[in-house]
Amino acid sequence: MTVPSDVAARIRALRKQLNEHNYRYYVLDDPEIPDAEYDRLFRELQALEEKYPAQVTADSPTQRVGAGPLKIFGEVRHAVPMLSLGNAFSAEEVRDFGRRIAEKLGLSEDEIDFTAEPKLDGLAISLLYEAGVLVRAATRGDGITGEDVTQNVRTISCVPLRLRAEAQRPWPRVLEVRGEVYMPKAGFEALNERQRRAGEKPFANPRNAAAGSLRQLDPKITAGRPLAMFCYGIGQVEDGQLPDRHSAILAQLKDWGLRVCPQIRRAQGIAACLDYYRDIGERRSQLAYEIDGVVYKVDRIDQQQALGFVSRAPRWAIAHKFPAQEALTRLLDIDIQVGRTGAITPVARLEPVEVGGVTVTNATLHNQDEIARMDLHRGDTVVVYRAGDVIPKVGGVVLSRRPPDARPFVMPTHCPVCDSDIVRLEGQVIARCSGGLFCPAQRKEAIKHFASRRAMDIEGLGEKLVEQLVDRDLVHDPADLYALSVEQLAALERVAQKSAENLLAALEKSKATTLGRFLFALGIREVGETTAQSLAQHFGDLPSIEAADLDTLQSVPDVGPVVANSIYTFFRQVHNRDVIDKLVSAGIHWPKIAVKKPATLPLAGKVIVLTGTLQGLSRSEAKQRLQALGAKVTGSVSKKTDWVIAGEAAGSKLEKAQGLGIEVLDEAGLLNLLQISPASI
Ligand code: I6G
Repeated sequence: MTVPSDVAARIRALRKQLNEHNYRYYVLDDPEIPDAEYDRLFRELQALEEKYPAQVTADSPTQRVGAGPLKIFGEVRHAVPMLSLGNAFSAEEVRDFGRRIAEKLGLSEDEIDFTAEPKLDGLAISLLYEAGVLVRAATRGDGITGEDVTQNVRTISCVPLRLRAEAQRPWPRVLEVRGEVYMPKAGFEALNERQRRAGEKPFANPRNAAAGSLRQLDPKITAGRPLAMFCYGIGQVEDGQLPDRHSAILAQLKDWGLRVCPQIRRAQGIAACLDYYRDIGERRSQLAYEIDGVVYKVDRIDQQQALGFVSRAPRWAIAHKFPAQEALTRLLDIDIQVGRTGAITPVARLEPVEVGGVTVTNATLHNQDEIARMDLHRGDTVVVYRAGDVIPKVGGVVLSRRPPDARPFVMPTHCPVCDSDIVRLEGQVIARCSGGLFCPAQRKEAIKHFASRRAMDIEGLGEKLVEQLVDRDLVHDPADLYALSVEQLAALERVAQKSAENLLAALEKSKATTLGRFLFALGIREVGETTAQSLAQHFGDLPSIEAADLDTLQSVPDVGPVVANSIYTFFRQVHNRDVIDKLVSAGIHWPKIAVKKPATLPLAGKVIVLTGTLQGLSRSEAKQRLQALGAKVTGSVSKKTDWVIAGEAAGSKLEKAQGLGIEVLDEAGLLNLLQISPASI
């Protein structure tokens, strides 16, 4: 089919626009248009390419997943070997590195300019661009030959398929760029959750997840994995000029559309390098990706050339590693925890051990399959690790240290708390106690959840008290809380007359709530705070939610078939309806909600992050009021955030917002926003 010239021009214009928007989004962290507009342009290009297939080019933004599965990866010989880096494990070793360099260059150590950059915990990749088009991507392999992973790397959205023609300088005809492909922490957690739900083996850490994702023979699988890349250097270069400093080369790569880590700094002398190491070490847990150290490089290329190489590493660079976040300890026992919804979680009890400065005694083992996968026995020596600053995990077992009396773990068939059957439905990974609210463990968790700050906010009703109330048969369901007397409370352990009176007052106060909080407090499976809020906003009253059928429930934002089914089933259980009736009879009430169509709400479509301490209202109150006006209130700052509301002592989120150029409002600004609120809210 011949292509009308205006169509060909439109296709070219769309590609140019999409590439430029990708650059602004991934490289500059400064998107210009909303995601929906990007999607619209993308779909327009897709439709034109479908109609005129001869117009499709390999570097079109639509062609990230073009190829079918491979049988094996081809081999790639690197034109310039991909070397490794020497390591330093202490400040002293870094100072030695500085002294060696200074001596070779005949300079004093504090005269030397370095760059300091985070060392990402991912895998090294080479990207080859010819005439500005990505023609090949390869792993490091043994440094001389690697594997051809072009089809997979093409699926990583932040890797440009074509370099920017709008850049200040033209690119060399042949340009090989090197960097690290990694999986951001949030993507890793989400991927592992997906793996667990699907009954598949989770990845031990983001590095393994990134490597495993990139080594898939089917690029469609890689395309579904949250991978990203930062570029940190160059390899082969033909027919073109590059700047004479490493820091300027990185700036140049950025201008050509390649993503470079924004944490890179210049540092004069080794002392400044060590300052950087301390600073980034403190901020490590707040970074969106795992790093395992810092890399220092001599900045001037002529000095790099004068220094040369030792064995297979440059003499002008070194990786300063963070202390290990891993340790070995003994698995003393495996306990069973019963959650609010009956989920059975095995928990490792460990001989206390220090990991990255924190003493670890417990670690979740997630489920039975995890234990089987690692073949854990009580008495085993296990590897305990902390990824970033998150909860410690058991990473594996040292089989060679297994004592003869080590005992394998057998999942109990009955709940250790109520003796009901433990059931594991076909295709599900999680086993559950079938006791429901008959099980004291589930009852305790349900009541703790009901009383929690974000639910009914019953001040003073802590864990220990709930346990006593359930153990003494004073409370079977949340409604029983409202029938307690001062005498009953004062008779409990560690409850004085005054605290009993305070608790009754807190129970009384909790009766005035909101429908969203009340729904959340009921502990309906799959219904978190946000869904509860959406339900309240959508239906406006409880009887409409109770009566809603599955289709009606699914018309609520964020409610899919699984959540709808859970809500529907909950309200069809007579005992749940009885508890709700008892709660309402006890005096729990909430203000009426005027149901508005989301698009007519004044803050519809706005994404807001709250941080720091507010004086006039609590954060959760502010959140609810913003949500009631149609805003989406999220926990982390990203390019999609419209406003960050910063109270007192706001920390990293405020910094991130400032870094991304997001508008920051103070408490007065928040109140201003809320003023648009109708008086009924
Ligand atoms: O493996 C590496 C990680 C990070 C590197 C590296 C790096 O710079 C931030 N730089 C070089 C020069 C090499 N490996 C060889």
